[in-house]
Amino acid sequence: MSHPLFLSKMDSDIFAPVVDEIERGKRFLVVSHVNPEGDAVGSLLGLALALRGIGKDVVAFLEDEVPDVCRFLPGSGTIVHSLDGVEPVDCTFAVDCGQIERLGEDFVRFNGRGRLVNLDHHKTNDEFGDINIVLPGASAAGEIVYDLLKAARIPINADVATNLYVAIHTDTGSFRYASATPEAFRKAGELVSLGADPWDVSRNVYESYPAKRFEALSMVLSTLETVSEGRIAVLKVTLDMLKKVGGGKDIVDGFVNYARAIKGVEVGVLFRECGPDEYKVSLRSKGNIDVSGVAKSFGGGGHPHASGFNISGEFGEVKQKVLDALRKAIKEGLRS
Ligand SMILES: [Mn+2]
Repeated sequence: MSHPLFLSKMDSDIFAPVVDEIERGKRFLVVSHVNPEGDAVGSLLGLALALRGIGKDVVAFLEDEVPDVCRFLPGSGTIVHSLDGVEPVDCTFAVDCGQIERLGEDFVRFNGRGRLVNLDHHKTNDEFGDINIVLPGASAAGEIVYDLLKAARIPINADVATNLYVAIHTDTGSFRYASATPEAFRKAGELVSLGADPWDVSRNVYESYPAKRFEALSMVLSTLETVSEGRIAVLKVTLDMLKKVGGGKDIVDGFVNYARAIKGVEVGVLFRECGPDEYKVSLRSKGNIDVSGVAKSFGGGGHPHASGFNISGEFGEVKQKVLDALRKAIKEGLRS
């Protein structure tokens, strides 16, 4: 199978040790982070299906369920959520994950991981692998998987292409974010020529929401408040709201973007209650404001414009702490 674009020597060199692992190994494990989204699922399945395509034995593992909008992805039915009884593998690929703990308890406990290859684009990645390919310039882990497959001369069929296209499409916010580089567009274009269907993807990812998502949205939007002269917009999701609409936590995925979408707002923040005095905080920023440092200071991580963390405490105090940190980040960002 020929590959559409010439890969520069430098790119292939980066992947040479990983290509070695693929050539040497028979059994592989591919894993990604808890609370998986499009890039986690797409890059995981893209790699798993491609390796299966060249006759490798591949276990695809996610600790958490595949989100509804990713269930249409080819191969998603083959993902396992437990490693109990799984035979040791020669090599494990972790994709789209900055910290080993984020791969889930089951993986951290698993004794048979073999050589661990870390393929990621989070600048907060702590290089936990035996081999680490961390490229913060990549829009999505899916881009890195794509380059790896080309470096290894592994065929990319329509199913693999669809997964990698979704990875890039979702992580660039449908090619709206600064991460939507010429490279991201170029790779997405190649993936379309290899069989990814943009309308089919859009219909499944963005136009197949359950009605209860919109019931939840109307409740969550009613909590909207702006602070710091309109520079920060805050939304809150309570367990009560989720209970009322009868939805899981992924029913509110992406709602934080509505907070950021307001004119004049530099940072959108969403507090999601996940237990008594327990909150998952999502941060989204615009322009020069980098919220990944704020997330890291609270023990989380992510990207400059999209990051998050968990925090415990009484809501008023938690909110105050987070807003103080964000005001600082905004001040620094507006100065730079
Ligand atoms: Mn990603």
